Amino acid sequence: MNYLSLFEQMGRGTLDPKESAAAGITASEFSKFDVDKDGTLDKAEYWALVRARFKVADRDHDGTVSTQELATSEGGALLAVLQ
Ligand SMILES: [Ca+2]
Ligand SMILES: [Ca+2]
Repeated sequence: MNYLSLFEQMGRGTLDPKESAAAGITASEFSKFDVDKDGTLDKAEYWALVRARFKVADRDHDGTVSTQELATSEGGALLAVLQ
């Protein structure tokens, strides 16, 4: 799945669990970020998840994710929801 195809699906407004799994979102993450528990991730819920992964990947907390930070497993997890 690439960045564009994920957003084509988001054009519909939501991601269901199957689409989320394809984007590397685990079942426990899905239920954590599905705040309204409607069984889908809407754009706000999805971006909350992306921001959470960004924060974890930004190990030195400088507000950016460097090439070195992207090379970590946390960086890989961030890329997984953006590709
Ligand atoms: Ca939801
Ligand atoms: Ca950083």
